Amino acid sequence: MWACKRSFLMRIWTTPFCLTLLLIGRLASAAAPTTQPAASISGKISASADIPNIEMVVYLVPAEGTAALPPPTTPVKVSQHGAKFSPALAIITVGQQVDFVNDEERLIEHNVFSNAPPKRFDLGMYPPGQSRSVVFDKPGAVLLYCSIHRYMDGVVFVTPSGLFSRVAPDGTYHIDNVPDGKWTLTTWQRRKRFKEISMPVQIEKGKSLSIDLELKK
Ligand SMILES: [Cu+2]
Repeated sequence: MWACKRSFLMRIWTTPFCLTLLLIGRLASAAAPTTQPAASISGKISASADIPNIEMVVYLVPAEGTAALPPPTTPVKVSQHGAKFSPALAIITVGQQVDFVNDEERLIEHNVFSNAPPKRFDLGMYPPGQSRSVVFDKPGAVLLYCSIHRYMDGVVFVTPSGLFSRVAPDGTYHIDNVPDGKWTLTTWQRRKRFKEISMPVQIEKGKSLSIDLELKK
C-alpha cells in the first residue's frame, strides 16, 4: 500500500522536474550562439609609396548564399556648414538613408546633386534650417556636388553589406561582427593612387582573421 502510494507521488514530482530540465536544456542551446564572440577581420594596409591622408575604405561583399546584415534604420547626417560636405566621406549600408542638412548660420542656400550611376539625384536649392533625404539603394561611390558652390564636393560610399572600416591614418582597419560565410574583402580609395584589392575570405565558426594588404601601383 505504502509502496504504491510512493511511486504515485514520485511520478507526480518527477514529471514536472523532467520538463524543467528539458526546458533549461533548450534555453541553454538557444543561447549558445550569442555567447560565441563575433568574428572580426582586421589588419594593416601598406603601399609601395607614401599614402598621405588616405581616404580609403575596406569592406566586405557577401558571396552567393552569405547573408548580409539589414541596413541600419538610423539615417546618416551630412552637414553643409561652411559650404563643405561633412563628413566629406560618408560610408553607409545599401538601403540606408542620408539626411543632407543645410545647417548654415547665415542665409546661404545649398543644393546637392549627383550623376553617379548608383544614384542620380538633384535635391534642388534649400535654405538653412531645412534638410533633404536620399535612400541609397545600390552599392558604389556616389560623388556629391552643389550647383551653387563648385568647390563643394563629397562622397557617399555605399557598401553592399554594412561591414566596413575606414582605414585609419596609421593604415590599420578593423571590421567587427562578421557572420560566418564567404565574403570578398575589397578596398576603395577616394583618389585612386593604387590598384584596388579584391580577395575571397571565409569566416568559419566565428574565428577572426588578420589580413594585411599591400597596395601596388
Ligand atoms: Cu552649396
